[in-house]
Amino acid sequence: MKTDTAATTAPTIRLQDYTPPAWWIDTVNLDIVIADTGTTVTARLALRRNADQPRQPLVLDGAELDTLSVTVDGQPTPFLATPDTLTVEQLPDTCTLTTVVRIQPDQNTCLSGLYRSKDGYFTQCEAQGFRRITWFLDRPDVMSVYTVTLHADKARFPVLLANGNPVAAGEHTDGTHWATWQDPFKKPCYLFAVVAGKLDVLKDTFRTASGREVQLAIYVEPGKLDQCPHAMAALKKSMQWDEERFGLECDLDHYMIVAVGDFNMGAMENKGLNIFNTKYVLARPDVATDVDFENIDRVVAHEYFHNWTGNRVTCREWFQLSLKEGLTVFRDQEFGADLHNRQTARIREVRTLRAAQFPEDAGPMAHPIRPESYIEINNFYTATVYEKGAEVIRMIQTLIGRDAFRAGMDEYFRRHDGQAVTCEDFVAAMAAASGFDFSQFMRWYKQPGTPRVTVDGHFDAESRSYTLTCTQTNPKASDAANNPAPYLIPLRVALFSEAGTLLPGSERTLHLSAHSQSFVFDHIDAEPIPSLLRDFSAPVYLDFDYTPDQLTLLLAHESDPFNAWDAGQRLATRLILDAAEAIAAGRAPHWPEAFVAACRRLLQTQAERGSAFVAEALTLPGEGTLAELMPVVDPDALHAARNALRRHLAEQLEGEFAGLYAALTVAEPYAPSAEQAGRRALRNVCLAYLLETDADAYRQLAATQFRTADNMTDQFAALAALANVTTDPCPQREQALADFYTRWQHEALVVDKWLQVQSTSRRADTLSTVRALTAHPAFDAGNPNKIYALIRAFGANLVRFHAADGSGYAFMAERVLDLQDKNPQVASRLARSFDRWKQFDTGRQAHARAALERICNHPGLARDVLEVVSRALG
Ligand code: B3K
Ligand code: ZN
Repeated sequence: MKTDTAATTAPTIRLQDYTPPAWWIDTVNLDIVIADTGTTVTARLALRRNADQPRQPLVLDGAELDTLSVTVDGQPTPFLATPDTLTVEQLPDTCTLTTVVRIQPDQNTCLSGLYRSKDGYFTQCEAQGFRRITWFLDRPDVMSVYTVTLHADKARFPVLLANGNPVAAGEHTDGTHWATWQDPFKKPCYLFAVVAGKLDVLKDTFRTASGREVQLAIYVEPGKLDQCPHAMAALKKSMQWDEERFGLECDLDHYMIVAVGDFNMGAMENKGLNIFNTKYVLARPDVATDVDFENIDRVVAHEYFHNWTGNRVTCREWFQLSLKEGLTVFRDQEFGADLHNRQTARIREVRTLRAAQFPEDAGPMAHPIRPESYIEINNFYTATVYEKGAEVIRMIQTLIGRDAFRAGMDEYFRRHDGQAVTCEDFVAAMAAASGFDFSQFMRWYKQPGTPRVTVDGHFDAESRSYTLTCTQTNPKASDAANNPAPYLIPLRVALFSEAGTLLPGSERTLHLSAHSQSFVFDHIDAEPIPSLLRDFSAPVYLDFDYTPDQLTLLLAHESDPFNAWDAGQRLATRLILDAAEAIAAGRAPHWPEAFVAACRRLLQTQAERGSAFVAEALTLPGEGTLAELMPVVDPDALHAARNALRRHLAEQLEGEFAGLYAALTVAEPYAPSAEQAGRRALRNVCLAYLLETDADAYRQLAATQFRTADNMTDQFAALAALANVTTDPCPQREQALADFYTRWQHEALVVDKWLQVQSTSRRADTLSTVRALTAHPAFDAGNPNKIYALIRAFGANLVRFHAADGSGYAFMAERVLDLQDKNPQVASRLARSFDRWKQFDTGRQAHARAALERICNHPGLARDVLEVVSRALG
């Protein structure tokens, strides 16, 4: 496949250059004929000059289109076509432009536009895939009403779908058939979708609060219908939840989800015709884990919620991406918390944020949640735009309260339904509904970087007062030196007594708005222990000089589960970082008894605190998150330190782990409920700790669990524990890996798990295993899920990817170069593995630089990858 090369077509696009379109396209009529020789697309566009803009020729976007004809109101017209533009100079103010193009979806390996996957044709148009289907104004502020007719061979492609409602269908005499769909809603072209294939369907209906009946359908490859009911239930629950929480009803007659195995990301919210990665649709207890079930709930909800936040109200241009993504992630997080377990949902959100977004915000790809420039927009579907974007929305709700937030949402739809708008428009609706002044808050949209809040506590016995002095710094603020730019940071706090009781009246949300600010608590009789940033009320690093005893007390007594968990993480972080330093200096690490005792108490209080919480609390911070806290990362010492602490806990608490492992058996039939999932999670945490003792008996226990488990959660947890065994030989490990593949080789998503469990292994031979797996029949170098499972997951394996000899870097460079012209989006995601290379020692840096330069110097490098590697090198 040919892609745009960086040198010729990689301009920087800037928010400040936005101008409204010179033309509107009111209606679009598409006729798409799918044939073996290629697909022919006839587009009839009803054009109308935008009278508010200076007169300009029509310049349409396109990519890899073979133009067969261009006519205006039925007459051939002069036009100028370049590879990516079609210009028509002389046009009446309203007219119909008809183009006929030929495209080659069978050769489309980048999975953007119309492409073939196995036995069907699918589309992905966000952000700029529609231009790969036909000439168009490919920008979200041009909204049109679509009528689409699809033609394809009837026997091979019996299902023909497009957005909206089916209005007519028929057969031709040559064995092909056709179907016409009409979407009554105006939409930007990124929400366009068609599907042609041989698919099974699960149907259902949903009656909305106002009594409309919506036809629901989930389409999957033949033979997978028994893996659809969970996604269908998730869809119905999402529809109901959005009515209850936000008063938002489904506006469609037909809501379809189509699952496809080759898909660059998770799913896509095309109007009425969502297209999903199979990973977020297919589930059955024996092939999907509890986490998979929960992710399906969240992703199905996310795409459904986009129907309002994204589709009814869309983005003016792509810089506003967080307008729909941050808000929709916040909505799916809230849905997930209501449906599953609010405590652990929040903990996991923050774990993800710290593991993915904080490093991004500290690295070469750092950008505000609303970026101000890009070379390739697909590079900005990031943890920052999505996850930090959701935190920003959550802060708005924290600042004005839940009721005002709901009123703000109502106001947003009242003002902007049917429009393409900006983040300012959203915040203005929130301001109007609440009376809150968001002018300083807007900095969260404009500045990159994770702010650091340092807090000091001072108790004054005489005045019986306690003062918290909070100081904020923003390491990435571009104007930090001369024009300090503090954020408005909502800081939820509470004070605790030495006995662990919450001081009445001490729960407050502080509004930190200056660089340094003091907050006084009165009627305090003794030095309290502050619990800061409860429920993670802002996406910041928070420093307070806690003693280990204070953290232990918060872990045991803080009623805010997030902060209880975070106290434990702080304790563990300090121990691991100190141990890494010791190990690097050739000293033995020191593990205080108090930490072991705190973990023992967690295990003993499992019944009261909940298994899910205890499982999270006993999971040490990840290596990537810890690495962010080291001035120069020593991945070997860090890895050794973290594992040594795990082993120490396993040895000290062996009896408790073994006891709980036995006690937590789930006797009832499998259900992906929060309660059962919590028990399984903790039981599997216990199992993984037991294997740290290196006793063969526990490897045997894992092997038995692997063999006898009736669900994928337990089977996979046993496999993962065994895959990490570094003692050789380990027959249980070999056996489990072999059996797992033999049993599941025909379930693509389970094969992904098998690949990933090997690429994320701590074993020293992981890179050679990964290399060997790239030639295994289980791997498919054209399938994004396989690439993510094997290659990208390896890039996140801190100790193995960052091997001192540079072998991990060289391997990744090879894979990026191998993929970059076939699928630049996925290649670019792989290239992000290098983001934090400057955090490492000079030896590793030299290897990383060589790998990056090798990528960067590749002739004709895709601009997606070029943007990432040149920022990394820059
Ligand atoms: N909006 C899509 C993402 C499209 C990514 C394009 N590179 C999925 C989502 O966020 O719901
Ligand atoms: Zn989204």
